[in-house]
Amino acid sequence: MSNEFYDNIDTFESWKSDIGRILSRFRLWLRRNELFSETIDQRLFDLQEPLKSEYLTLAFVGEFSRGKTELINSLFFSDYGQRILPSEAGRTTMCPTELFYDRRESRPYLRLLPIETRLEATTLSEYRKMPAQWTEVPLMTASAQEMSLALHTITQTKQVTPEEAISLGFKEEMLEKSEHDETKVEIPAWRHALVSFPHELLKKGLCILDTPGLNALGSEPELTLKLLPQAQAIVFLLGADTGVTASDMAIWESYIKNLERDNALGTYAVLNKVDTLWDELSSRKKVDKAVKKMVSITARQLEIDPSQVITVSAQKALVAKVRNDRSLLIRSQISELESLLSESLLENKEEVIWQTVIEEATSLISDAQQLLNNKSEKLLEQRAELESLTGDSKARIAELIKANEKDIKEFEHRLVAIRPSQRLLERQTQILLSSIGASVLSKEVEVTLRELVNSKTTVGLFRHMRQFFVAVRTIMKELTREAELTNKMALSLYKKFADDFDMKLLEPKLFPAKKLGRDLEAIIKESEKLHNNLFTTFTEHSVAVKRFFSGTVTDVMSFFKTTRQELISWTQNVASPLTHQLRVQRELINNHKKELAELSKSRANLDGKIKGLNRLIEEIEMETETSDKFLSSLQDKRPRKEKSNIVRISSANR
Ligand SMILES: Nc1nc2c(ncn2[C@@H]2O[C@H](COP(=O)(O)OP(=O)(O)OP(=O)(O)O)[C@@H](O)[C@H]2O)c(=O)[nH]1
Ligand SMILES: [Mg+2]
Repeated sequence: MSNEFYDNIDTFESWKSDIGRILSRFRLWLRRNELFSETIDQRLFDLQEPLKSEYLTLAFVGEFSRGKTELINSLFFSDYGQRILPSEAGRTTMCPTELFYDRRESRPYLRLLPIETRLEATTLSEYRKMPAQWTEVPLMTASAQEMSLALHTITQTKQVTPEEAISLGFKEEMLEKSEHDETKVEIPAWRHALVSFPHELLKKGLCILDTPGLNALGSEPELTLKLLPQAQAIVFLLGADTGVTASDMAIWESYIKNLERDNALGTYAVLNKVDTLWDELSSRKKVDKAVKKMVSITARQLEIDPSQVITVSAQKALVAKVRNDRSLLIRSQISELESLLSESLLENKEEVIWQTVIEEATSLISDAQQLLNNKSEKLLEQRAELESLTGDSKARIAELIKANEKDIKEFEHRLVAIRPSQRLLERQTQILLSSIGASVLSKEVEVTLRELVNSKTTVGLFRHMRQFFVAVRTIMKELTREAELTNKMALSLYKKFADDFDMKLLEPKLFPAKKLGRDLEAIIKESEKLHNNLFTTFTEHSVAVKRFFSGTVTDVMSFFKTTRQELISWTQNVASPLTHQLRVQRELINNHKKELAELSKSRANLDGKIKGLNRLIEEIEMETETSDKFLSSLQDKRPRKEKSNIVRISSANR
């Protein structure tokens, strides 16, 4: 049976490879036109990266037994003819589970991170880079039975004392007594599961995040604060059999409703198990009325519009797909959900790619065109000079040679004149670099990390985190101030250059200090927002709080590291378009000098030389046309927008 995901992801894939192709052609074009440099090569390479490796993440969140896993089975794995992921009554999925295809290892696997790792301050993202810390279960993808058996490990639990459970971050009031041993409680055996297997959609870059209910959701801040906001779309699942319960509301209020709105994230409220309202003895009309009523109650409780509640029956959809039962499939309403999710997933991603890749590529192309244009203007000038050499023009040639000598002299003079401004900018970039030197953060980081290890109370942790943020913000403020000064100097150097050399000039690429400041603020805000939340949930000194903070410290450190790298590459390249221009211009005047010298000896070649210039000018015209085509074909790739706005909660409430 067809699946909207395939079509939409295919369209998305070819959209991406079209863009990749345009960029490759542009690269060749730059080479041909001698506009290629290592800097540009690096920028083009960086542009191609997001086109290649980005995952599209679709997350499923909700209280236990709402049918998250059943829905995933029916959306993506019905081809196996049976349930692949474990879905049963009661608590089933015990830990967050990511399904994707690991392109680097390109082999199927199931990796499980033991729950005890929660005692360490190491974050989940750090564990991802340490495969040895995970328990690996082989996956035989060819057999549905073997697959489903292996994946059943995700549901494993273990018996521990209540104290052990609490030290692992589980809340006391949520603990469930063990059936076998009165003194013990039952907790998940694993903290996180990674499932890599070569399913068609996963191979195309889809990543599905299945999560457990409130119990486990609330004890893993990295999941709620990092993985969820990074997804492209989130499905919040409710059950028509239970209605909106207190714990559904708790998840909605704490984790979904207020998810950062500017994350290009689509959130959907899905009312599953509508089949429980189907009644063989009632008319379809009556059933529809009951469903409608349920939808309106749900919407009222979530405080959203009824049009934003999508109804579905995951189980009937799975049955219908396995049995090829068309009318049941239609009744399950799965297709509507499929098209909605696949569109939203891609829309969000396309928008991000558009903003990061295409806008930057467009500016690279326009810059290159400007350089060519300057060259062409100089050539036109030289051609006009040669064309003025009619009749006996010995005197005219002498005049031109003189003018050319003057040109060369002036050129060298201007070079000297512009040097102080260049040096000023170089010095300022050094100051700017030292404002974010490798050592500026280290004292703060050391103190904070020491406190994270030693502090006896959560209050102490919070206090030190606050101090850490004050220090980090001060560094960023200093950096922004110096960066603004540096940008001003770069602008004035470019302006001086344009005035002195009388050339239309590109704008310098300014250092994006303000944007980086906002990025850092977002990291801090995300952490601060959770202070209150963590503060109320984790009263006494807790590993989860520690781990979360140490994650924040790592994030801030890696933010500064990348900012520093960006800054180094920026300072190395900010003046390179100017140096390139100077080189080209110098070549042009020196060439002209040679030509004039030859002409002064014999004018026999005048026509040939004019033709030569004409050829160069025509070539530039043609090349400019080609590059115009790059621009227009990139513009053609502008993503379609906001098709699925009606049911998208995050955009409707914006
Ligand atoms: N009637 C009916 N039952 C459903 C539907 N979807 C899921 N179920 C059943 O509900 C039970 C729970 O489904 P799961 O998919 O395990 O639920 P979950 O949300 O993943 O639960 P946890 O993994 O425990 O967080 C299973 O017995 C499913 O077969 C549905 O649309 N209709
Ligand atoms: Mg589940």
